[in-house]
Order: sequence, then structure tokens, then C-alpha cells
Amino acid sequence: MADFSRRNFLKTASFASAAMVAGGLGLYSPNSRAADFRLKFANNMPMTHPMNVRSREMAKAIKEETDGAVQIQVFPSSQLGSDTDTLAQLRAGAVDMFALSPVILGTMVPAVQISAIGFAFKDYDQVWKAMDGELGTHVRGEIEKTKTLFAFDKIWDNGFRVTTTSSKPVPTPEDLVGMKLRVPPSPIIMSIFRGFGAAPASINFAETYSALQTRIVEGQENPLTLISSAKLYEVQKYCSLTNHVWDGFWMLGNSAAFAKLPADMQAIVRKHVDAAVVAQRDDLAKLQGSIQDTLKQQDMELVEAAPEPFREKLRAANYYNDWHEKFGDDAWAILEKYAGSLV
Ligand code: X2X
Repeated sequence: MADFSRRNFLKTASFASAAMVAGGLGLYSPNSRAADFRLKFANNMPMTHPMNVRSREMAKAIKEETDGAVQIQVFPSSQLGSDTDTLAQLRAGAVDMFALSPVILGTMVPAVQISAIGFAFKDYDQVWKAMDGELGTHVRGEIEKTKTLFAFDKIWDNGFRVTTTSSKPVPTPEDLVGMKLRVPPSPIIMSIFRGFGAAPASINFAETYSALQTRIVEGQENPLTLISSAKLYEVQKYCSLTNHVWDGFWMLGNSAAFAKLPADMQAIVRKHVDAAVVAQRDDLAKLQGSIQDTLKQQDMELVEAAPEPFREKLRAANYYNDWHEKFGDDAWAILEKYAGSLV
């Protein structure tokens, strides 16, 4: 594999020969040169979601700044397989980068789910302080311990998860009792809905629309921006604003694949990944003002759902104590430093 100095040499050499050829047959095209590093980046978000809009910009900027040496190919909408499959491919090195929610990464690295404790973060100020601060550092350290995977510094936003249903809204936890709901393949999301008394079924996002359409499940839970961009309003009627969990996507990399890049190219990739994430967070923040209206225009009925009865139900189900025990006192203390007391 080429390194930067060899590339620079080649570039000089190519330009020299290009100049010669240009004067002769005129066949040389500087754009025809193959990339030294092709990286596959997979995610489950629709093409139109801000994550993919920013990812395409990111790939372009990386290609330009590395002079074509690093080319990132973006595969949206679970094109390479479901999240469960893609995580396996990332571990095997068949996929190089993968944006995955901590709630699903929790199937492999349980400790990362701590950011998804129910009703922990009250607002985005708390979220970003924690995720760009010590809580994020703690979690990335746990991901790095796998040796096969690492997480880039900043986490993409997914949003606060709300609950959509087809036959009746769910403004209180009593409304959820016995209800069959799609949840991601995720121990912590499974656990919160069990705590509410619902009947959660784990289904990958790639199959969620059809599971709702065929009424295999009554509802699902996801952030407003995603309900809109994945057009879930076509197969769901009510949107109860439960805001039960804040969710993001860690930008994961296969450690061995990334290590093949020379250090200066790694730095360029990191810089543009971070910039894309920051811009995407901002895109989602700007959408907050209008997203409810967008969903109402699609005939969804939006319903308020006060958090306290839901929290009460979780306390009674021993949800907070159980997870505190699993994550341990140290990690729990980091979470509470940002989120306040969770008892
Ligand atoms: O699967 C989901 O619900 C999604 C898209 O929000 C995640 O990736 C966790």
C-alpha cells in the first residue's frame, strides 16, 4: 500500500508523464487513477436522512483532500445487510465503517448502552456534554477493548425516541401493557419496554416498515426525524411523545482496516468525520422546530405523554437498580454527573 510520500512521488511522476503524454497522444486522465484505500461505510438510515446527506459531503471532502487516495463509499438503508449482519461484517473486516446505535452495539459491548438509560438526559445540552465528555470517553474505551473495533470521537444524533402505533395512542404506560411493539435488537430497549409491561419483539430496522405494514407488530419507537425520513407515517397513525431514550450512532471503524492508512490520511478522515457529525447534529436541531408539523401534515396524530408515570413504572420494575448493577458504580456515577440523580 502506498504511503503519502510515495504518493507524492507518484503524483509528481504522473504529472510529468501526463505532460509528456498530453503533448503526444492525449490519453492521460488524472482522475482515472484508482484509490489506494477504498473504505465501505454502512448505515441503516434512509438516503435522505441528514446522516447520509452529510456522509456524502464527508466522502467527497476526504477524496479531495487525499487527492483521491482515500475513497469512502457510503451504503445507506442497510444495503449491505441488517444491523446484526453488518456488525458481523464490520468485525470480520468486510465492512470498514459502520454507524451503529449504542443500543444495538450493546449486543456485543454491553457497557455502551449506558447512554440509553430511560429518561436519563433531560435535553440536548446534557446529551452533548456527556457524550463529548467523560461518558463518551468511557464508552469509547470499552469499544476499543474489543481490539477489533474503535469509535470515532463524536457520536451522530439519532434523537429522543418516541412511540408510534396504529390503533390507539399510548399517553400512559398502562396503554402499553401487553402491546406488541417492534424494538431494535437491543438488550436495553427490550428491557425498558418489558419494564412498561409491553410485549417487545426484536426486529432489525431494515424489516421494520414491512413488520408495521403487515401488522406483525402494533407499533415501534424511534425519533421523529427518522419516523419522517423512513416514511413510517405511511403505516402508523399515532405518535406518542414518550421521549423515553436519547439515541445516537457511534461511527465505528474496523481497527485493522483503519491502521492500514498512513497517519496523515487517518487524521484527514477523522477531521471530516467529526465535521460531518457536528453538521448533522445541527441539521437535526434545526429540524426540531418543524418536524412535528411535517408529521401532522402526513396525517399522524401527535399525543403528549408525561414522563413521570413511565419513570415510576420503571422504578417499580427495578429497571434502574438492575442496570446500575450491570454497568457498575463507576460508570453510573459518570452518567449521573451529567444527567443528575436517577433514583
Ligand atoms: O433500529 C432502530 O430503531 C434505529 C434505526 O433507531 C437504530 O438504529 C437503533
